[in-house]
Amino acid sequence: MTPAPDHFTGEELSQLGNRLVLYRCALRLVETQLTNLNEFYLAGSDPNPIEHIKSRMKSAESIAHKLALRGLPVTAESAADHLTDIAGARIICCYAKDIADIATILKSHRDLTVVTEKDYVTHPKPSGYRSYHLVVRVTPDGAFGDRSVPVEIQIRTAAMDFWASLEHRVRYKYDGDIPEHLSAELRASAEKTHELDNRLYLIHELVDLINA
Ligand code: 0O2
Repeated sequence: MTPAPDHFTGEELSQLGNRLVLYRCALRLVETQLTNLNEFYLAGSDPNPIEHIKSRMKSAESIAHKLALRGLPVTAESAADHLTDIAGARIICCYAKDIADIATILKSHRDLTVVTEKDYVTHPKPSGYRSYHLVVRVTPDGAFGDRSVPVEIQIRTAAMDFWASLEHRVRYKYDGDIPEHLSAELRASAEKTHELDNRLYLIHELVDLINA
């Protein structure tokens, strides 16, 4: 039997291209809401909890890879049916405590309908990964009618982000199959990163108390 393709055929790639327009528009709306949130914090008298905001569209190659890895057909329809992180935004904040506050604000936003919420900050993944994931459905409206698409918003500290980028690179290099000694090292670093986040927050609180 011929194995299922692990890449998009020409026709499917063109179908995917058509579908991605809606995702790009939805992501732009989310970016605007996150920029507005940043503006709100900047205008206040307290320090801004947002370090920076990033966003990205998943490449066709990466979409195909994820579908193939899950044993799903590599088609535009399958991507739309099964993947919720084709469009993604990431908020990097200063302290772990800020994550829940930002998530609460986003969850109350009337333009963002929360579909799933995953708290890998208090419940890290076995890899050691920590981050807060919100999948929201967004309706770009206008010419698109009432069609909506998911956008994944990840909220994490700078330390968590640094760790995740490194782990992602290692995972990519070993094609997902990281040798045990490296996984153990990464898990240990994740714990150290968590400890660092806690210690930095403690210093921040102490300085606040001294200045009060
Ligand atoms: P890229 O290049 O970042 O887009 P699920 O397990 O599916 O129920 P989850 O974890 O929310 O729920 O979804 P998924 O699809 O496993 O992960 C979504 C994204 O979260 C990933 O996208 C990563 O960005 C990040 N992520 C999740 N787990 C880990 C991890 O163990 N290590 C790192 N470094 N990142 C993780 P992609 O598609 O992997 O990659």
